Amino acid sequence: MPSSATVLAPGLVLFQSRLAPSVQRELWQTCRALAGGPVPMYTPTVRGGRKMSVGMLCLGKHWNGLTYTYEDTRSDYDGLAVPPIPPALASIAVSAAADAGFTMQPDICIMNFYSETARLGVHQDKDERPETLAAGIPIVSVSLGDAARFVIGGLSRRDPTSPIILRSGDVLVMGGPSRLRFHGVTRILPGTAPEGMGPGRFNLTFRQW
Ligand code: MD6
Ligand code: FE
Repeated sequence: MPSSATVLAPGLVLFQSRLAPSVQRELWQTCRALAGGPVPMYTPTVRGGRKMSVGMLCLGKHWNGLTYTYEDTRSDYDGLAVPPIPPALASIAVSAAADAGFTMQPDICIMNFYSETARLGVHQDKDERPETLAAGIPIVSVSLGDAARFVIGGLSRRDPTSPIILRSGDVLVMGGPSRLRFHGVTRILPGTAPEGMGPGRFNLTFRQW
């Protein structure tokens, strides 16, 4: 494993500053272009009727916030077909997963955009196939722009959480026995984006269905 890898717990590996600044800026522009493209980023309304505070754009497959299932068209929003994952993006996830000791074939990428006031409630990612979850195939998360305070707990919602700061260029791998840990984003740290990015934060999570 590269020396910049920190094993936070079995299966939970943080690669700080894994992406070079030029790569981060390029990815930031890719995210902006996708967000404003023909299948635009939108604000999901979830089960229960509440709107999320993050903007979302799913690639590969669409996460339906009303049914908590994946689909090929955005049936809960505008019915548009989901854009593919650009191969250059998927390879970032495959390589980070490999360096953390995992094999994965990402077929879903969820792009979230956080303004300075956006949050993501504590959740478990368990809408992928039962086989994927049982095998501990990881989710790989890429952070760009402003830093975020990310909290990571255990397998029960009641378990205590620990904060970590996710900065631009960091890649977090969550797999194996950590695949179903509860986690969330409690705040964005305004003004922390490196030159050429921000304001705000993009987070890309790569998943295998
Ligand atoms: C975020 N990330 O960092 C939200 N999920 O904005 C996640 O919800 C997440 O970072 C699964 C695995 C890694 C993650
Ligand atoms: Fe998550």
